[in-house]
Amino acid sequence: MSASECALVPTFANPVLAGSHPDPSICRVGEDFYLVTSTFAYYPGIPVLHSRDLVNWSPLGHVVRGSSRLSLTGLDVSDGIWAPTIRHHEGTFYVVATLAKGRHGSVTFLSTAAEPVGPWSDPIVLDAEGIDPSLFFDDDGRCWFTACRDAAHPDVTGPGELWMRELDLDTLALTGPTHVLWHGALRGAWVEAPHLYKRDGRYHLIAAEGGTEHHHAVTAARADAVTGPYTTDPRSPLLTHRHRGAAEPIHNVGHVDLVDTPAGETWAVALGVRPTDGTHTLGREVFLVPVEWTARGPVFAPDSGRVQLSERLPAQITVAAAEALRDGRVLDRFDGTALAPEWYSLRGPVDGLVSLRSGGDGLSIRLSPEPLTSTGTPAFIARRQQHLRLRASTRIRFTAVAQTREAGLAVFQNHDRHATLALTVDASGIPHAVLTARKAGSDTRLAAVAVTDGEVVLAVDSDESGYTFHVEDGTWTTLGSIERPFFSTERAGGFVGVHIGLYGTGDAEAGQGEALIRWFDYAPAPSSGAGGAGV
Ligand code: 6LW
Repeated sequence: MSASECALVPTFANPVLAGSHPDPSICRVGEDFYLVTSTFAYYPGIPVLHSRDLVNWSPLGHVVRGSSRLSLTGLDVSDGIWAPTIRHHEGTFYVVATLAKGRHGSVTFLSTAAEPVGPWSDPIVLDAEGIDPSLFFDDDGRCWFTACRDAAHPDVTGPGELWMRELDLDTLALTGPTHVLWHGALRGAWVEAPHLYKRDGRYHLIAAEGGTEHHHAVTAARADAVTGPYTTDPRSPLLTHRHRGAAEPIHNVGHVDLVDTPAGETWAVALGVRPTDGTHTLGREVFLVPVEWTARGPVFAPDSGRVQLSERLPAQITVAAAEALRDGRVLDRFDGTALAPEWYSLRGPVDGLVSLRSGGDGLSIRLSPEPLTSTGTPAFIARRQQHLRLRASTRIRFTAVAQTREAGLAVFQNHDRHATLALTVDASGIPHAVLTARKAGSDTRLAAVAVTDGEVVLAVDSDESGYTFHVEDGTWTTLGSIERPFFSTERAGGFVGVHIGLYGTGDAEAGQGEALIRWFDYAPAPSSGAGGAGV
């Protein structure tokens, strides 16, 4: 193609879902696409997002809204709900996922719904071990459940194995024998994230290997019968950036799910990260990759062989303006009837602690003794950081009556690694804004400034180098900066990206002391993060 022809190809910007949205799974019903991602210990669990063009996604609701079977209390933020799969069959939506504890699968469950917006059924626990469950509906109406687990004979086969049982659609229980399908294509690597597809009478098992970090890769096997035997696709890995250098903007690519469009194309949603100088803070994001089916199986990104920041639009799709949630500023005045769907709490609902005030008069945060350093449910709501460059700010009124009480803004990686810009008082009872970095059980007080006892604005600017915190009570004061890698997944470990939010903690009983939040402004700065669709 000549340069002038290239210029006319309409494109969109990857990722299509920026910020912490790992392990994407996708299905289509008619003209509508639905996508789910992992939420770990964030609550509510498993967002369901909708799109008509695969590029712009809007949240519809959540699959998991509290269940004693799926308690998140006590879990590290990177445990919890992992790797859901969404499928639709004869008028019913199915989501299967795993509750992980200690980085291992603990409870595998299934929820169903007539509409993707819900209500979703209470989770039905499946008799399944391992992680990364998936469902495949065959042409004959039978449904097959696949997942990965530790291999029975790791010395012989490698560490992981993909296995299958039938799902009885009447009883919603696994039934019949277990079939061990495949141990992966890459020697010594753990195989996970299986999804099964049928094409021209053959069954294609697509998986991930190499772990979710630098060696992440998409591999495949195929069979003539659904239960196997499966033989490795010798082209594996079919998609990876493990061989790319430091200048590559997208790394850790893998964990794909495929969907066919009404125009007859196939696209994959894939997980990937965008590091800056070797570390990433936004978490694992969703990238859209074209797929071509050939006699040899699926070819990912047939033209380039890799996931690209700018990719051609799916056929017959014209994307108008990118939606606000994708790229834009979100100024939340908390004047609706419910919290906007981008807000999450940790490990459970915060109904008694964080509430919209009547008359559209902002948000109340009642102080809780549960600190952000706990593995419980603090008085805290947060949203994903989706843009590297941004300003997040809030207008807040809080009068602390003791040094042990505070409310403010938090930049949160996990319970052991976060920063707070808090309103509190000093030993003399004088109101102060205090910047604290918390790491591995110890707090470092970085700066403090006296503020007037009234409404103030707390703000954090994020960019490639770090997070810089400011307070405004008539005049702006900059308290200090924390280097960006402090919040990165590479330093923190785990599976989640940074969330930014509002919190209130105190030594008193829950509800003693209250912060009033007038607004929270999430404002991406120019040339940051995901761009809009363009031509
Ligand atoms: C997910 C699995 C994985 O279930 O991380 O490393 C888990 N790979 O596929 C959590 O995202």
